[in-house]
Amino acid sequence: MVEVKMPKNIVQKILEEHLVEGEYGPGREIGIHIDQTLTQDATGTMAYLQFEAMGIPKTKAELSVSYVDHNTVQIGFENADDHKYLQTIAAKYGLVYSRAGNGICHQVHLERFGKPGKILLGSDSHTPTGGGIGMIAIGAGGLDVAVAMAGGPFYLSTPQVIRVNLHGKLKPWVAAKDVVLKMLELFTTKGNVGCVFEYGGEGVKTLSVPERATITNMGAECGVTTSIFPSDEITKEFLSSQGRGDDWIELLADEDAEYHKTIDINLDEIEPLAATPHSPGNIEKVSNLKDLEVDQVCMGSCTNSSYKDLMTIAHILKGRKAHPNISFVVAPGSKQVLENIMKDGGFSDIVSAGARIAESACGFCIGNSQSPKTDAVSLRTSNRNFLARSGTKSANAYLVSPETAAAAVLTGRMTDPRDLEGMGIQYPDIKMPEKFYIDDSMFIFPDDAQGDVEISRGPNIGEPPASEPLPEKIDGKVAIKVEDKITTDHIIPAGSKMKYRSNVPKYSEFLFEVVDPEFHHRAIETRDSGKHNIIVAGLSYGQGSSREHAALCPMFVGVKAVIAKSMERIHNANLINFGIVPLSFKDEKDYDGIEQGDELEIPDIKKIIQEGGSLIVENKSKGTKFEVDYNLSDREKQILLAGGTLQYMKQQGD
Ligand code: MIC
Ligand code: SF4
Repeated sequence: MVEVKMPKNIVQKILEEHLVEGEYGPGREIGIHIDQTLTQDATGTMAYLQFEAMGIPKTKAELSVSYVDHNTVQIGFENADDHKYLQTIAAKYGLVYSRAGNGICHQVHLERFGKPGKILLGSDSHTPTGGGIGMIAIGAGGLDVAVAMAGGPFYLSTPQVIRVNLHGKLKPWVAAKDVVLKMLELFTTKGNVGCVFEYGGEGVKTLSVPERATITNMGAECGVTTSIFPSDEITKEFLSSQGRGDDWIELLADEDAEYHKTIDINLDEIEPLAATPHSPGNIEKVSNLKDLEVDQVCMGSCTNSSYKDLMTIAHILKGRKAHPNISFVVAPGSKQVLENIMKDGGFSDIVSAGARIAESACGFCIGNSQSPKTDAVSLRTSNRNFLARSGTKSANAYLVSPETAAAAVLTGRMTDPRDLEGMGIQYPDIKMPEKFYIDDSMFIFPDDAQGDVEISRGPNIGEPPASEPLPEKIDGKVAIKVEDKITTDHIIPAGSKMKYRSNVPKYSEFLFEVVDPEFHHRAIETRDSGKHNIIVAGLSYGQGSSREHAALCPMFVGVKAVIAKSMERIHNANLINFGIVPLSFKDEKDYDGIEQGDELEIPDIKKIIQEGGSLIVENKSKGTKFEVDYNLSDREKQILLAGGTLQYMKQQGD
């Protein structure tokens, strides 16, 4: 008998090879083996505190890297305490430690560790950057990453794979950033949960790996599980330039592979684009924003801080000066990028144009430095422009390509970079180096670690609070009612507050600060009166970051359920991990009949989650009832009944 081989797309090939539980099929929950994990310091401390609680002697992943890139400002002892904790954890549990100064996790991982065909799980929502090198790279909460390090599978529903066919070639002055902004225009920031973008078509070979990584990085803003490019000759060249040619394998979709949907994008039709305040999904042509006066330009972040990005701006700025009204900051994505642009002369062009050079770290992107002035217009090459994320609530942040950012540095206003030719500036067609200058000395590899390591715990490192098993009924109050597209930056801000990540009671004081500063006080009062808190939300609740503190801190203040019109993937998983029940309105109109402060009861919730049946919410303040959906796998039900993943794992071990 002749065996008929079903043609497969790239996503299916990799996922099936890593399948350890369930059956591959759209919508079905599968458990996959994780090859590599990454954490960054802002999510890492909590992830490792949870990993310690699991009692596993060494990471079971092929490679686990602990990066320090978010909290590097070090005002006060807190950041430095966290760094030391992470360094000692890495030595004890067999992780690679990437010291502060080595660069942003996603950029560094792409350079030094990403491998086509592998699966990477990272406690940061921009982990899909790794898709640029042909790997499945997924963002998750820290606890899920800790579970993967303990050898457990990662669970997700089999994705719906959307094929994005790229045709042609980008015109001069149009960049990879504009491609992903185009994707955001087409797909928006909501409604893409459970999908993956798989890129293909002849246009793919016109894009270098860092350009591909810019595109997969910001797929996160569409809410897809991840995005991936094939692994081809361009990938091979990139890996060779990193001295890692042996890590290359070819990985292409089979001809006739099936997709949930296919879309076509002509690269030559794309124009310079910008995401306008306050969402990465508000897309406008740069030419329509012409002449908007700009106060600040920030170059960097895990989206656009590669060698090519910075050499591009260096060429544009060479021999020219920043406009006097512009505060111009450049944060190279990694020490490797910094050293290579220094060697190739780009660094001095950038400095002499008037850039303020920031550390190779997240910095301005997360609002813990370089906050703009009141009411500022800030042009950023990063990926998120949520309200107040820059650290200045009244500022308006626009997300643009490095080319568009550099044009504004020179003119002081939003400028279509194509107009630079009229100023006598030639398009800089930067080629990738054949060999990068490489120095791995800012990594501490586990083999270098000495003997029995004592974990360093400063006063900023607190135990994660324990959650309670699911009660018979939820009897509570609507602690807050929020609109559509509430991001994790709204739920719990980062920026200057991020240094309290290892101190949950303190960090919780800033819950919903941007939306309603009274929230914390109100929630604590309800919790201490013995009632539950309930959050009511609109569409796409929990967009953005992977920070599990957006679930952990609500749990700490007594939130037991979130009822939303719809919810984003990582946040949904984080709520379950911390024993908070994610519910959705059966009829979205019921959202309108609820007010903050209403007393809600969900009778028999425990029994219904255990045995099935309709879940009815009684609004005791309004005398109404409405039905909610709970879309939970059997595993998720068990976790919720136990009160969260750690409790569930303990029960399994008993
Ligand atoms: C972000 O870009 O919002 C962050 C800060 O990198 C987060 C992680 C965090 O909150 O620690 C993310 O994207 O997951
Ligand atoms: Fe860091 Fe910004 Fe990237 Fe988040 S989006 S990892 S804060 S550079």
